Amino acid sequence: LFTPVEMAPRDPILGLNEAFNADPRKEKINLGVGVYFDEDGKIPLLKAVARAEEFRQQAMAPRGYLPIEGIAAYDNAVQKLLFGQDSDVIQQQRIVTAQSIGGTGALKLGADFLKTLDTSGIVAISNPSWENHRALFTNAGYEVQDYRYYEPSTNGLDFLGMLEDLQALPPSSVVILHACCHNPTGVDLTVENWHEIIKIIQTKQHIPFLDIAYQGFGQGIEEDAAAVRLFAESGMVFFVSSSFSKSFSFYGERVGALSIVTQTTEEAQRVLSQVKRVIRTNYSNPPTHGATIVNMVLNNPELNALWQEELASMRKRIQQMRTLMVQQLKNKGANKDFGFIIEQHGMFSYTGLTAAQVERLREEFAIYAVSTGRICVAALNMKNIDAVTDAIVEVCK
Ligand code: PLP
Ligand code: TYF
Repeated sequence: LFTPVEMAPRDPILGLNEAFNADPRKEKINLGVGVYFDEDGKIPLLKAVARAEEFRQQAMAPRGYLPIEGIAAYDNAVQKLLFGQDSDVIQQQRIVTAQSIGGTGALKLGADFLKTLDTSGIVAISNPSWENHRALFTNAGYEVQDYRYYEPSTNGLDFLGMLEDLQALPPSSVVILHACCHNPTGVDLTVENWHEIIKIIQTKQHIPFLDIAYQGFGQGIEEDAAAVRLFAESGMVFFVSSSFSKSFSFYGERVGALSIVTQTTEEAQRVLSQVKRVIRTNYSNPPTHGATIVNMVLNNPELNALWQEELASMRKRIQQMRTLMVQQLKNKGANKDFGFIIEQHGMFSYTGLTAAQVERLREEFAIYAVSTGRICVAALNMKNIDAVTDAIVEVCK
């Protein structure tokens, strides 16, 4: 049976983690995987989470099955976070939200449900994108194409290229869009850019699928949801996959949601019944713990305020690291202007470093980055940033 089974390729980013762990050098630095580390290089356990977990522990609650679409109060809280407290689409009951196994699970539920609908069969992802987008939609039976996004010569956006490519796709294609904090580049669209994207998507009758895995890491919780709200205002139907992995520092708990904006309440009910069928035939119903905690935090004013503070301090620390990195590179005489790093948003930066330079960082300096030149800015801290900027100056010579 297994004789013809070949080794599958490793995930390039998770594979890098394994190489890092196996590296015996003491001063090694991991800027590979997209995880937020605090000033001490640790993955934080948020205070808001710890308090909610204490309450949960004290309650000694039984662990029955959840409804197929998850905890209702959690699903409602997710909608408010994404679409805004006073959202019309929420009031009109046009959104369907289902708790999912992380943002990845939301993407897969959306992909499987969309596969039963009338689309071009093509999914377009940004070039570059989170590589799991390509893998996940390919496995779900779509043809995956790229649209232009990043322009290496400016370390910025190729907006005209993006518009042209969205225009050139067959009508009714699925378009995956990073709502904020683009992974891997850190290069985001402006509100004006979003307006133009929406126009093209609307004329071409494409199906937008917004992926928002870093809400609160860019400019703020509300600001980072701007794209979701603009799409809601446009009156279009669209999909949103969201995740609390980063914003709650909750990676292993696998808490996310799939939201689908429909045209009417009645349509929402039919869509929900089909999403539930996808869930039921995959894993029956979602796990209790993570979403219970997120729900407690979001729906308790005190814990919610504490969480927002903690999220803001993660966001600010990343921004400080961006500024400091650029300053240090300049002061140390880097042969290139890295100012663009300050303009980028979220955890990541496409630094413009070449694969050869990234290799030198790893071999000579035990600094791990993705071969595309992506670094996780959230892994920098006051203790390691000097070594990182010294090494970058050196490999750029
Ligand atoms: N989408 C993007 C763009 C991501 O970077 C990630 C990161 O892991 C995800 C989705 C998936 O998030 P999760 O870990 O919640 O599955
Ligand atoms: O891009 C990253 O580093 C994060 C973590 O298959 C990640 O999104 C990377 C690869 C993967 C799952 C998560």
